[in-house]
Amino acid sequence: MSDCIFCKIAAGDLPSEIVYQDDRVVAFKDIRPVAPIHILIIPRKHIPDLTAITEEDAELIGYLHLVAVKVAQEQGLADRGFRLVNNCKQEGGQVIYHLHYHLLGGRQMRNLC
Ligand code: DGP
Repeated sequence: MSDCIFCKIAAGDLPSEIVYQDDRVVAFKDIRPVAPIHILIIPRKHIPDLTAITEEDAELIGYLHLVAVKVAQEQGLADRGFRLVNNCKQEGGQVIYHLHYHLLGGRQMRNLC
């Protein structure tokens, strides 16, 4: 989508600190980290939010989780543990309407909100 920030990051049209990318998924550092490691993992496909996924996206969403684990391993989080979060729509705290998961780690996680 032409006016989507995360589509632009995935396309390389906006700068970001990319830590992983392939033909389907991109992972880059969050601009406002809330943990020592805070990485956003997105599909290249523009999906506005989690409720917009279809059966067609099932494999992509599963693959995105595999990438999340791979990135967690590369960041040294696999043994320590980490949190993978999706904020969905307004009351879920979603601000950017391109599906993304927050990979958070490097400190003890406590509250959910
Ligand atoms: P959410 O509330 O789940 O929609 O989280 C959006 C996250 O995206 C938020 O933690 C800040 C991050 N973010 C917003 N704009 C940019 C940007 O231009 N670059 C990067 N790297 N992160 C961004």
